[in-house]
Amino acid sequence: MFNSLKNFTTGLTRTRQTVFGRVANIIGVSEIKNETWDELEETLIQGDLGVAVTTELIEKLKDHVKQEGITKEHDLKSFLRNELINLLPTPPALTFNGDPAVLLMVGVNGSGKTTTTAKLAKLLRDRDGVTPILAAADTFRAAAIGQLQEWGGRLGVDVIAGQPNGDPGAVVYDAISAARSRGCNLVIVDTAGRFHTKYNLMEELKKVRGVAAKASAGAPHSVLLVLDSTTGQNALAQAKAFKEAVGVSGIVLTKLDGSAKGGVAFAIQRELGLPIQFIGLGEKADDLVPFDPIAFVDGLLE
Ligand SMILES: Nc1nc2c(ncn2[C@@H]2O[C@H](COP(=O)(O)OP(=O)(O)OP(=O)(O)O)[C@@H](O)[C@H]2O)c(=O)[nH]1
Ligand SMILES: [Mg+2]
Repeated sequence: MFNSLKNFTTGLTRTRQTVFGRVANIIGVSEIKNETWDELEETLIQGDLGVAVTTELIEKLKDHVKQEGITKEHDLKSFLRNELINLLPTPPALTFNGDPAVLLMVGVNGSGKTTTTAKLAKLLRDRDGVTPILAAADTFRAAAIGQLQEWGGRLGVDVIAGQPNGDPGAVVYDAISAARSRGCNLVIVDTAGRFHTKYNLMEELKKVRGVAAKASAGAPHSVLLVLDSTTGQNALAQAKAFKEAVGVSGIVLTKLDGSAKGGVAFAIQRELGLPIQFIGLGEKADDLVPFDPIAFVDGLLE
């Protein structure tokens, strides 16, 4: 818990400094005027929390002030802290019941799918004793296969790959078979993220999903959508598209370490009702952290 808090505090520095530090200053005044609320609203919108979350938060804070009278800074801040925590559910634990379990990683190009696939394999192996195998189902680029193989070599995790431009479904099928014969209980599938005229990403993903479903009962057991937090509100549009096309069970929010747009976590939860499962706080193997609403909000408010 201490470690996770430390990670969140360090990883959320930019969002804290540019957005939530200002929020704390705004509500820290001894007298709350109309302009205070306007300023707060503007800051939360700029912080990518989205209109719905912002409006709701402001209403709750106003009600609180009305009922309690002028509140001291720490009162209002702790009230806000609680409200923010309540907006973010604790994610359900991933389960690995399946023969084998299949976890599909999806998202647009550059969001961090391949890196997160590798980090997640390490985290689940080291923490939960899962025996993962990786499927290089982004066959669209030769470099993508190489990138995953390099990670696998570094971490000591098997990678199943096919030929560049080969059928991603075939790779998934092979990976599921390999998992069975090697006694691995989880296949993590790295997929392509490119939108291309000759290549319909969503259709390909549906095919991959279908192959997984035929090869292992109940698969895919999880579909994690990888979103680059630096894209802010764009991440929301992406999430809607993936959710409709392939179904999504949870979110991985990456690059929070370099992003001032961590507030998008609240908008994602609110707009899509999808739990944030993990957050990416850097490029190294250990820089993936299970999402913890309290540590997240404390990392924002400090
Ligand atoms: N700072 C930081 N960088 C990250 C994080 N996650 C991924 N990256 C970097 O983002 C870049 C893209 O990551 P990839 O994992 O290759 O992304 P991808 O979604 O697989 O991209 P495509 O294969 O092109 O679709 C790489 O340079 C990663 O190191 C993170 O949490 N923090
Ligand atoms: Mg990739």
